[in-house]
Amino acid sequence: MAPRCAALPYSVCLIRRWPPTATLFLLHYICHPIPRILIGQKLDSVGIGNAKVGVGWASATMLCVVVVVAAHRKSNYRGLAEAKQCPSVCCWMLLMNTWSKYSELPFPYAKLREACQEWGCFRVMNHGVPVLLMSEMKRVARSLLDLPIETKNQNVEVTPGTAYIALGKVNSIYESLCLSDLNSPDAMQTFFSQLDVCPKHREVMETYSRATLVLVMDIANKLAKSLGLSDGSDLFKGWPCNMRMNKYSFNPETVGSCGIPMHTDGTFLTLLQDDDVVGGLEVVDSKPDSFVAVEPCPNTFFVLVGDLAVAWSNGRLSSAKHQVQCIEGRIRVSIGTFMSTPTYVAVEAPEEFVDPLNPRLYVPFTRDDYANLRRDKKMYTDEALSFLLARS
Ligand SMILES: O=C(O)CCC(=O)C(=O)O
Repeated sequence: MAPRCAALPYSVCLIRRWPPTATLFLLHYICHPIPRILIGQKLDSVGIGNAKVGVGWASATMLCVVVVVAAHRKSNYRGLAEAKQCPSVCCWMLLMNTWSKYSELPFPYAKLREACQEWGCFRVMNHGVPVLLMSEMKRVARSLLDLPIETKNQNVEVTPGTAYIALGKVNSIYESLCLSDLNSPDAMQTFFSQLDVCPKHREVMETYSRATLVLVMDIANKLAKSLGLSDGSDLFKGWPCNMRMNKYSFNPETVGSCGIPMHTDGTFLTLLQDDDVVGGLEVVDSKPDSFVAVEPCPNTFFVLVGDLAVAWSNGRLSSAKHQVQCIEGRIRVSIGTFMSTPTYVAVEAPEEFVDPLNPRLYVPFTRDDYANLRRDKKMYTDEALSFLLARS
């Protein structure tokens, strides 16, 4: 019996529902008579006409605009930098420091660590990936996924697990195209020719890949730093990332059925652009057997810790069990950037994570060993890691 979901809103959504423009309009109506009277009296007393009064009123309104927008941004930042968490909401909302105005403010490393230890997931905003690029990429993904099945079948495996997943393989709703390595111009060209991608769409994909690579590396480095690794920069340089474009052909008849079954990601870190309108993503709550809805939150990414990061961190991090359910009869599209460990490099915890109180938990293994293990055991959650425990 599938566990049921407790749908809860994010605290940050409350902030979003009260945008600066709304505050401005309210302020405008409240303050409207005040500047007119004050400025009007002052100017009239020195004999200046009504036209100047209008200019004065406009300047006062502009001043209000500046003050309110600044205050609003500051309060948003404060709320998010503290990474507030609603009671029983599954994830933190973290603000990356890529927005130059705030770059001098401290990054909430402790909250990042807590989110990744406790939940294995969080949302990130102010991430530096342009909003327009995100929506263009979503349009490109949708148009590729709408290609005829014969064309999509050309998206064959380049490295293990990077082929098109056709409708019917997992279930009759889910399909997924894969770009095998965002770091490799050759892999990119292979994908473009497999699907005969047009020049405009190639450009969008290349730009999006570059931007998400920078972001996922930045998050990985910050995560390493949050765990006490000295520098935290360039630790993951060259680690491969693939991109999956997922389409869920939801319709009114599929409401209540599963889009993708519960799993953890068998990779290191996932940067997910989930559908900004159609929900359905759910993560497992700390209470066993209960799911929490991950509400869509436009212009943000949802980040998930994968099983390889659990082993690499010597058990300090948790990977998030998640699934997608059909909750409304509309097509859902998501784009995942999956960072993995290099093919021939064993996943091993750095010395800093190992001491007499925290002995090495897992034997060294490669990402392909782990992918094969999950497939052979038909285990698609972190429980597969139990087969790789080191004997003490
Ligand atoms: O579509 C989503 O939101 C989640 C996709 C997912 O879980 C996956 O690709 O592993």
